[in-house]
Amino acid sequence: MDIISSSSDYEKIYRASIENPERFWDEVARDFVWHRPWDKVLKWDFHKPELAWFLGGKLNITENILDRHLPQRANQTALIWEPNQPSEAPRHITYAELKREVCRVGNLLRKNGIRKGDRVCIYMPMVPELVYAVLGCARIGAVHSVVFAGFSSGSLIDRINDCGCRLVLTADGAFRGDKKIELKSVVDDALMNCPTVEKVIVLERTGSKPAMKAGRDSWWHEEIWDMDDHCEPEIMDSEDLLFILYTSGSTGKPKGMVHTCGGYMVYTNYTFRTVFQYQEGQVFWCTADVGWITGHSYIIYGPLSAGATTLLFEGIPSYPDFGRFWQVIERHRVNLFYTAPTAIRSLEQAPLSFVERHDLSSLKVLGTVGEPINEEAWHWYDKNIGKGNCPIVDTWWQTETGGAMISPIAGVTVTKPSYATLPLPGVQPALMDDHGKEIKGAGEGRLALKFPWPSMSRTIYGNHKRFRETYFSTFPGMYFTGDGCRRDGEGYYRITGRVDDIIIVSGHNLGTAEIESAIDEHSSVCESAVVGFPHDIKGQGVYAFVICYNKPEEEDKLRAEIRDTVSKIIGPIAKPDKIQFVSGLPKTRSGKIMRRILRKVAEGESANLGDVTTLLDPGVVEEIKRGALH
Ligand code: 7RM
Repeated sequence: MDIISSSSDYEKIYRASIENPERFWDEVARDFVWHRPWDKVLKWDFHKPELAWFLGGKLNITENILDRHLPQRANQTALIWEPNQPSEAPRHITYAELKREVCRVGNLLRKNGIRKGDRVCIYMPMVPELVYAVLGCARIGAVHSVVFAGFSSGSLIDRINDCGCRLVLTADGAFRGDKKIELKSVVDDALMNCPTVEKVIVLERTGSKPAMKAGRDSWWHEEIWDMDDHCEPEIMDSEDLLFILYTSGSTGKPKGMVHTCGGYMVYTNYTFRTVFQYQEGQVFWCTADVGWITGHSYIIYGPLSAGATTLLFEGIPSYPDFGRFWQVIERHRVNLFYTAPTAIRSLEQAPLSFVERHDLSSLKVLGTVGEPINEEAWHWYDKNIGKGNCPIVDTWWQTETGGAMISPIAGVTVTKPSYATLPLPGVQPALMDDHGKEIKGAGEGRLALKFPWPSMSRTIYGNHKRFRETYFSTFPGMYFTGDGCRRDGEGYYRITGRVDDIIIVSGHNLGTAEIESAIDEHSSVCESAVVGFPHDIKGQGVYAFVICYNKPEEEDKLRAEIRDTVSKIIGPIAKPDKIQFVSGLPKTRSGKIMRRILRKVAEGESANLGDVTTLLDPGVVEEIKRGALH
């Protein structure tokens, strides 16, 4: 099916996709290689909930990524790998090479007894072999569960045991900036508590020479070298599991979101081509880690199924200096660049000379994902990176949705800073008020989705009840996103933040996101995070952690000004009771503030903060603890 390429196309196609979603997705799905066509496009019931797309269809997603592209693209670069150390040479892997490597991993897994439906845990650095591992699983119908290589052994234990992985693919270590991280020893610690794991295959990356357990562990290079280049793809049902990816929930236990083969393939491919307006031959770079859904969908599955060249970056934005992203864009002539607001804000604080010394003229489209982008960062990105010439796509979506849901279409949708703008074809948002009634027209409420789309999660692995309760019970008959959202008079959507981050001060519901954006209006403030803390009189008080552009000279004067600003914008009720100035916030690598940690600090319980290993910079936690106000 032709991709939308003008705003009149968008209106026409969006309307058609809503009037008859089945016909719309039926047509999109025809562009792929299927071993058997589907009998029925969609079966759904949001009350049970039950969800299935392309019922009866048979396929293998790697044939759609590899085999079908080989006649035209055998020698085209599929994967560009940019290593952590700029001194190490980048690697270019063609589609023909990628197919060979994926097949070899598929054969290696089969040789180790892995069969269709078995779960394989992948705990690896951002190296090409990680991509081979993911697609090698898909080739033979094994279910991959990628665990971000920054997680601790405790997190790894939970994730391995929850889905009963039989095999772990890992590496001796990982390079991250100027640090070397031991991965294998984390795996060793975890496996003392993981009875289902029989085999561990270890890639050599850092040369750290970890201990190898006889009978269980083997080296990747020793196992792979004599594997055959050909690996018969396992023929999968549309609804067979493709992968499980864990995401944190409001209770401690992570949720294993389940994605299936057919719908996920169709949706990630379609949204990649539509949102970024991908053109033949372009180089696409998504800076996320493959350990997150963004990396699954928009480093691997979307771009590669579209025959694009996708860039995999092992490093971090600040190493060896704050110009690294811009240097990589110049070096590989990146056309489409997709990153997170948190990365933009941190790079914005570095001198502009880090940007100016690089040629960014290859860029055509910029994207953001992961959290709301503030207007200021949006304008900085537009002016200094896009040079006013690149549309910015602010893509709203979730691990659960599999692909972008509300997003501009590059160059087609008129953008508005801090707005994710309009729903993509097939997406039917609804704004819900506090009484569970749908808001029509402009307004603000909680964001739900009224109709299924092909890549929505089918369940939480092993816990369908939790799936129903988390997503389908708040607004019966709808999927509840957990996000707050505003819709303006033109029908544009602006995501305002998680609604589970609500604090109640003297009986007033206050969204932490709302208070934060008021604080951020003060000209000295760069960023802030707000949490509640127990307050004798008000029930909950407002505790604000604030980063300033420059270290404040007169802290109390600035505190008074910030309170005044909030008072003016929201009202005196929202004035922070406590303001702690900090140099950074505890954030995950995907840019989400770990409010759990801030809440504990605000409650005076900083001794027991739980796992902080998933943070971008665990060091800020110590600083925050030291400066806590009581
Ligand atoms: C893709 C991803 C999902 C949550 C989601 C939102 C927030 C993501 C945006 C955004 C405002 C955006 N998956 N979020 N994208 N908020 N604008 N463009 O991040 O499962 O890790 O997180 O992230 O709160 O519910 S995720």
